Amino acid sequence: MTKAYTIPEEKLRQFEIDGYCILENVVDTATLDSLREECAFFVAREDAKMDALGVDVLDITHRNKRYHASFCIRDRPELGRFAFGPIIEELCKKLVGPDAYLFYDQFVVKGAEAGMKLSWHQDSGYVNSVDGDPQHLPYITVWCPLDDVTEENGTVYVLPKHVYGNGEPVPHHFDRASNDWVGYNGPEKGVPVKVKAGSIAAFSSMTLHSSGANSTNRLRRVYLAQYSPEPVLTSDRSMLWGNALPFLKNNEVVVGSPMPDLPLRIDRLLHAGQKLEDGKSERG
Ligand SMILES: O=C(O)CCC(=O)C(=O)O
Ligand SMILES: [Fe+2]
Repeated sequence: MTKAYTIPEEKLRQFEIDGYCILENVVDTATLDSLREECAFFVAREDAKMDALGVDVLDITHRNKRYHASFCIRDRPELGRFAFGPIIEELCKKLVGPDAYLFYDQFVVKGAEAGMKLSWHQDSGYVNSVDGDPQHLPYITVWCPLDDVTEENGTVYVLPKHVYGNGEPVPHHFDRASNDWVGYNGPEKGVPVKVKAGSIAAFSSMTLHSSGANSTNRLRRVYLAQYSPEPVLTSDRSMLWGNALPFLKNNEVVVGSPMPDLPLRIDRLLHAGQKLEDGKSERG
């Protein structure tokens, strides 16, 4: 994927007004195929982690039902071909700003038939709820389905920011049954993102979204990557909350530059969603 890409003006306006925009059919098939291969590797990695611990639930991953395999680019820098590619360069320049860091990346897979829903949340809600600096600036999520997505297979639903949240952080509570952090429980259904594989939904970390169950007999796979205008820190500001891989500096691509010289919170934990000081008893 080497071609330059320009986001249409109306999509930028939609992002401004609604807190998200949808770009249809922007990722080429060769890239999609390689992301699907990576996805299988990371689902197996999650199963191996759960096997080693003798569990079927690890953070928000639930065996065969829902996988959230995170920080994949740390293990497979090859993912940078997409995560630091021309489409995302354009998205970051227009939606993040002249400086951008790859903050977080994950494969999200809904199992066939057993695929489990994900509660309404802001991505910033997870950061704020789990050791993150509540002053962090909004960042963007680039959500890229590797399969055609429908309401039947558990696509994502977005709540336009003027419907709820107003682009500001909202409180989240912990749901013990799913391990989800929940930022909305009201009557709004949101807008289902029904697009082909290789489309992109870009949303602000302050935009509420959820996803449905998968009742089809096939996996529903997504690769998502998040980009912040400055490194996102822990609440005590002593560590990087996730990754902070430099992507853009003053609108120039700086992939390969060193990360800020701070310890990584995720190096102190067994898995990404855990609290730093076993905070589980505080949850809920
Ligand atoms: O693909 C999905 O189901 C949504 C994933 C999501 O919103 C998240 O992991 O934060
Ligand atoms: Fe999310």
